[in-house]
Amino acid sequence: MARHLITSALPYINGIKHLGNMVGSMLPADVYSRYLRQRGHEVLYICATDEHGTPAELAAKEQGVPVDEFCASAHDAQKAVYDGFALAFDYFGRSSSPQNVEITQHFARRLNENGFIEERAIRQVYSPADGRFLPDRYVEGTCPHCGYDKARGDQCENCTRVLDPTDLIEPRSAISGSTDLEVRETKHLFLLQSKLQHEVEEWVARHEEEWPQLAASIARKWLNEGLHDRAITRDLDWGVPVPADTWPDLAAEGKVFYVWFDAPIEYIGATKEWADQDPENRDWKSWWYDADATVRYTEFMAKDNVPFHTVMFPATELGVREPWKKVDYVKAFNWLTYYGGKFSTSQKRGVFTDQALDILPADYWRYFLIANAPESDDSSFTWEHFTATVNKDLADTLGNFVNRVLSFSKKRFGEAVPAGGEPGEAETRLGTEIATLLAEYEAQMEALQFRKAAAALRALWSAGNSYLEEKAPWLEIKTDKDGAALTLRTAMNLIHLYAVVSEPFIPGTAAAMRQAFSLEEDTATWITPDEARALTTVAAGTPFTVPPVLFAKLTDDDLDAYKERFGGEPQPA
Ligand code: B3M
Ligand code: ZN
Repeated sequence: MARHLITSALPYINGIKHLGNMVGSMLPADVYSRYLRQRGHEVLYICATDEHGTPAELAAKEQGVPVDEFCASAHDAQKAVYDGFALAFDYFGRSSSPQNVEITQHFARRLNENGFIEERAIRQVYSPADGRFLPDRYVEGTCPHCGYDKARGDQCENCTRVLDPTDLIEPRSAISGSTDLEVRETKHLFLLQSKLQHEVEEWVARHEEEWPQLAASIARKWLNEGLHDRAITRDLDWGVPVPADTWPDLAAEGKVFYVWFDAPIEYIGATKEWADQDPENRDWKSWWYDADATVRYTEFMAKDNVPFHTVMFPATELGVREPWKKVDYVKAFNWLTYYGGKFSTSQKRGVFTDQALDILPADYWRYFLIANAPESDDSSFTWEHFTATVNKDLADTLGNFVNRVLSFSKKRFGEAVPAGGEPGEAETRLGTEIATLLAEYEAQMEALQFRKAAAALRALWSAGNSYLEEKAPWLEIKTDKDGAALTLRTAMNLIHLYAVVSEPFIPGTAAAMRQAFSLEEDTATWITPDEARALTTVAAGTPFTVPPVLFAKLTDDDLDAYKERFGGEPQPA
């Protein structure tokens, strides 16, 4: 048994996430965590809201509330949605926690002692009216390339060109609108990543072979372009303060660390938040410090986050010169598109996670999203595909099987699993097939190949349907009551097997299926291929109940209503 540390990229605090965010980080991490727990491993699944930076400050301003209040309520709103999706985090923290402040400052001090941080003077826009330096996004003006008059200091939304605030024509403060802006010299901390290039390269070389191609190729690309020194502080009110003991001048000016400096450290910070809630029983350091031999660390993220996790955060960790745990395996995802176009938070296109739960329970989404995860390529969400998948895989293949078997058995044999005769040739064949498919499912899960794992799970469900069609107990019962009882008992054992092994994908439904049987304990403890082969985990005589319909069939009217509400037209990519 191993100790598995699992993290998914920290969702940014401003706004509820869409389905594309969900499938590229938190959901697969949850599926994998659930699977490993069922296999008896010790698992710690950590996530948190990423709360610092300009977007949080601006969103709070827009709502007219202090930024700490904004973050507290936005955190709770996100957490409620993740609970709705049945994401079983061991802890869902906040990057603004005191624990993260402490560890981030510690990292910065150590990097400084080791010669990897330098103070450098840079020229930056200052607004006397606002009494502060303005970070890129706080400066607006006319784009020098296309003439768009609401271009931001980091980028023009109209022509997408990357800008520097000093490029803008007639620049003004996004806070006060003041045009009385000056360029002043100010000091910032720079992380000397160039000095760490060689070490990071060596570290990546030792790991990339094991990583999926997507993660390895992105890491390589960044290393080949060379690691640049980068500013890790900003002039913001909201963030981890630069520690005054080490940099009294910068601290006095109110500088804080750049959000991407403290965000990955929050993986550690959130683990400490978790431990601080029950310090007698939880040891955060054993997961993170000197843990190379005992902990396997897997990270989940979308591809745009890969450089930060494969190159920059490892560089930080290496430069600290303490044995902090570094990632072993990086599971990266491509994009989920909405009808071939982008999901867009700002343009409100696509399906948001809270809306999804308004429409249907979590398991419908969990199954569909993982079965179509953008693993080797982008994949497209369409309502047509979604409703067809729900109807075929969930309602027909799984749900209908469960209901048909249990209702029929109840009608003919009462409310306990019937005994029937000894297994025959069909049962032996079925057992072999189930054992093979289950082994395939396990192998794909171990390999973090989620689409293939979903396909194996679906094949397991289908095997039950084929067996039932072949044996046709509703005919069999007319001539061979014992034979029909055997068929039903075998099918009920399949249901119980499905209830256990479907748990990572559809935990709510899986629990309902397990609870259909009055077993001594409701346990999701794994059933191995060898145990599954015999199809005898539920004994004859076990009482059962018929659960309500597990998955509702979606109608053409439903499909039309979804498309009407969310727009179902192809979008240019
Ligand atoms: N919050 C990126 C994002 O929201 C960022 C991930 C941080 S992981 C340490 O897309
Ligand atoms: Zn422009």
